[in-house]
Amino acid sequence: MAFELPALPYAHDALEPYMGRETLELHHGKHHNAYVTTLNNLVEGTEMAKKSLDEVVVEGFKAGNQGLVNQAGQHWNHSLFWPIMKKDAGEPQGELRRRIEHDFGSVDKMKETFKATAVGQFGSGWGWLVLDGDKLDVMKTPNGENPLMHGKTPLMGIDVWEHAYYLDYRNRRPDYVQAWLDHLVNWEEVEKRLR
Ligand code: MN3
Repeated sequence: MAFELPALPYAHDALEPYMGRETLELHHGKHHNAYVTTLNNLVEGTEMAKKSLDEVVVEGFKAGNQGLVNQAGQHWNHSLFWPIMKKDAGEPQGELRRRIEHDFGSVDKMKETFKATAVGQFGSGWGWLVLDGDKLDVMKTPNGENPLMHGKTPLMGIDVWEHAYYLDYRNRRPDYVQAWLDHLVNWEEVEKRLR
C-alpha cells in the first residue's frame, strides 16, 4: 500500500497566532504532501514499497540512499510533528516531567538546551527531544534526517526549515522555537511516546 498524507488533527487556524493558517495550509497540504508523492514514486515497484515507514527510514539511511533519507525521513518527521502540537497545552506533567527534571535539571533547562540546539542547526533541519537508551537527550539533524537513523527514539521534534516559520516569524528562528516550546507543544502526546 502506498504511503499516505495523514490528516491534520486540527483546523488550519487552530494554532494561531503562533503558527498561522497559511503556514499550515502550505506546510501540510503542499510540502508534506509533496514528500509523500515523491516517496511513493521512489519506492514504486521496489522491495521498499512493502515495508513500514520506520523500516524505509532506517534501511534507506543504512544503504546511503539519499532520496529515501530525504523523502521517507521528511514523511516520518512531519507525521510526528502535527500530532505533537496543540495550542497552550500547559507544561509537561507526570513521568515526562520527572524524566526531564532528572536528566536536564528542570523543564526550563531542557527548553533552553532544546532551543539552543534547534536554533543552532545550520540551514534546514530539525531539533529533537529523544530517548537515548534510558536517558532523555536533545539533538539536531540536517534536512530530512531523523533520530531513528541514529538509533535513538524521537519524542518530539521541531521543523526548523524556513517553510515552517517564515510567514509567521520571517527570519526570527529563535522567536519561533521559543513560541513553539511555550505555546505549541502537546506535552500529553509527547508523554504518550515516552511510554
Ligand atoms: Mn517541513
